Amino acid sequence: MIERLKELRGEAVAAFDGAASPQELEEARVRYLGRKSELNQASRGLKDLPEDERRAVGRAVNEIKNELAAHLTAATDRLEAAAGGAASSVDLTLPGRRPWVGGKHPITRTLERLESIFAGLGFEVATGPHIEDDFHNFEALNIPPDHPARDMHDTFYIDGDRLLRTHTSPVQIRTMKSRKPPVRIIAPGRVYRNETPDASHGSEFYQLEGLYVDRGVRFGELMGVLTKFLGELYGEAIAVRFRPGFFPFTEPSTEVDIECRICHGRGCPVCKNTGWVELLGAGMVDPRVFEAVGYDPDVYTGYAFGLGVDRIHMMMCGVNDIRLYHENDLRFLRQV
Ligand code: 2U9
Repeated sequence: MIERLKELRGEAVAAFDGAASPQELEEARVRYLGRKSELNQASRGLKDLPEDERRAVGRAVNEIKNELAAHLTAATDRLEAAAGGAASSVDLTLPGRRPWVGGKHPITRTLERLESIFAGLGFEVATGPHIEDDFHNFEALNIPPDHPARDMHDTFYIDGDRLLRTHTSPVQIRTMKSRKPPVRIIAPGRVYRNETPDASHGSEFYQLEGLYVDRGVRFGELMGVLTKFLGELYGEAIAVRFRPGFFPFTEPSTEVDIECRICHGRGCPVCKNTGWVELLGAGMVDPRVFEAVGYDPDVYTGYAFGLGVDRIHMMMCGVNDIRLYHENDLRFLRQV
């Protein structure tokens, strides 16, 4: 029995080592290692052998199987290498897979564009903390203690006095407290509101606010600067409309609209058939705000404005859900 196994081993090694093609090798594998091979049958017949013979034959069968498996692997490698390696199964004529190159978030790009336009108009960028106190976020901005914005349900409070800023206006308050006029700044950044999110409201979004304070600053200058800004953003031909509005921190106040870029004023769902889309709020800084920061309202006047950065990008690209900007889904981010 052992003799026959040794003979088989010799034949199989010769067949594996000498196989000249994958087909020949496969035939040899089936003959010497397959289910119906003599080696396999010897394995299965072990149980009928007497005890001492079983042990010797079993050991020989295992050794030979291991040895043949090694020769089979070596023969497979040898034949693959001869055929040009495993790479030979790669179709070199297929177009390549383009690696993804990272890019800036659409809000970052929008912020950079807005900052660059305002830099050209003489504004510098100011920043401040996201965790604010009641004075800088509300009181100094002439928002009275019974105003609904101060409700626990409208603002994220950290404790009685500390909260997540609901607008970037506290940045302008801090800047005015630390400097004398003239002050010409924009305050871009993330703000927080305790909203139930829907397509047009998120609990976090981005604002850009602007402030210019000096002697003799007038409403006409506000209109001129914002018209120029909107012309840079949307093209000089864009129609701009100023409507009366109300904000606690400005008086008088205005809402600023542009003609609807979808229907050019004819009326469509985006502009709710008005032909106009609201983009900014603005006004002359309320004298009480100047008093809160220690500026003399009889000497200085100023204008301020604010816009939603997410909203500007939504308008530009026809995005209909503000939540998409904060979900980090690359399928969305790659499109806009
Ligand atoms: C100071 C004084 C005045 C900033 C202003 C608005 C009007 C305004 C909204 C636009 C869309 C907020 O993002 S939004 O929801 N903002 O309408 N913001 S005037 O006025 C200031 C700011 C700071 C010291």
